[in-house]
Amino acid sequence: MTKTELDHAMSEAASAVSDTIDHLLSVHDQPEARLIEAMRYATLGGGKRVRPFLVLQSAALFNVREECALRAAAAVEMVHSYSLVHDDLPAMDDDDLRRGKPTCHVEYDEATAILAGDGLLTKAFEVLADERTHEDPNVRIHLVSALAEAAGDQGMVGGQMLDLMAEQMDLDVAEITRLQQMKTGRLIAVSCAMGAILGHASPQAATALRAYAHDLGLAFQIADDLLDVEGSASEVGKQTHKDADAGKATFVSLLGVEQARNQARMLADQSAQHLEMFGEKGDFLGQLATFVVERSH
Ligand code: GRG
Repeated sequence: MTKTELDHAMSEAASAVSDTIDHLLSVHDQPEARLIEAMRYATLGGGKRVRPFLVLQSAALFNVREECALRAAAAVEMVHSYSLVHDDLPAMDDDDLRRGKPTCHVEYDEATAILAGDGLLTKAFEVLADERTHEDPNVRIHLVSALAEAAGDQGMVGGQMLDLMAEQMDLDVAEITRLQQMKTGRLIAVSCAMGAILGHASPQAATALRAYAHDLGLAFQIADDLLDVEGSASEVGKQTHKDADAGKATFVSLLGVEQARNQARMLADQSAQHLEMFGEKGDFLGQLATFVVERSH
C-alpha cells in the first residue's frame, strides 16, 4: 500500500462524507435558513476528515453497507465540527482562523455560531437515531449512547473543562494524557467503535480496534501539539503557538520536541500492530497512523 493510495482513499472518503452532510443539511427557504448556512459553513469545505475516515474504514472491516457507515461518519464529523466552532468562540480559545477560513463566529456572529454548534450536536443524534442508519434499533441506540458518552462530560466536553483549567494548573504527563484522552481521544475512539457496532464485530475485533484507537488518539494529540509549536498559521490553517502563549502544559512542553516526536512515532507503530488480525483489510487504518503523526496541518 502506497501513500498515494491512502491519499486517494482519504479524499474519496472526504468527498463522500461531504456529500452526505450536504444532503443532511439542506437549506430551505425559511427565515431561519441562516442557522443551516452557518452549520454548513462549519462542516463543509475543509478539514482532513480523519474521524469519518476511521468510521468508514472500521465499518469496512465488517462489510457494513456504505450508506449506513456514511451516516455514522457524518454524525461524528458534525460533533467534531461543533466542538471546533465552540472552541473558537471568544469565551474559549477566541480564534479567528479555522481550516484556513474565518471562524464561524467571525463569518456570522457569536450567537449564530453558538446555535450552529448546538444544531450540529443535536443533528448528529437525529441522524444516528434514524432507521436509515441501521435497521436494528439496538444498533442505533448503541451508536447514540457511544457517541453521547464520548462527546459528553466523561469525554470531549469534560476534557475541554480540564483544558480550560489547565492554564492555572501544573499538570504532569499522566494528567495531560488523561485530559487529552478525554478531549481528543474519546471521539477518535468512538469513530472506530462505531464501525464495530454497525458491523456486529466480535469481542476480539472490537478490543483490537479499541487498542488501535487508543494509541492513535494519543499520537494524534502529540502531533497536534508539535504543529502548534512548529507550524505556521498558513500551513496549519489555524493560529499556532497558542499553547505556549497561554502557558499551557502540553506533551511537547513536558517532553521536549524530540522526545514528543519519538513518542508519537512509537505510538503510531504500536497502533498499527493492533490491527494484525484484520490482515490487508486493516492496511488503510495502519497507514493512517503514519499520516496522523507526519501531517503538516
Ligand atoms: C468546545 C465542547 C468543546 C470541545 C472542544 C476538540 C476540542 C474540544 C477542541 C478543539 C481544539 C483543538 C485544537 C483540539 C486538539 C485536537 C483537535 C481536535 C484538533 C482538530 O482536529 P483535526 O486536526 O481538525 O482533525 P480538522 O479541521 O482536520 O477536522
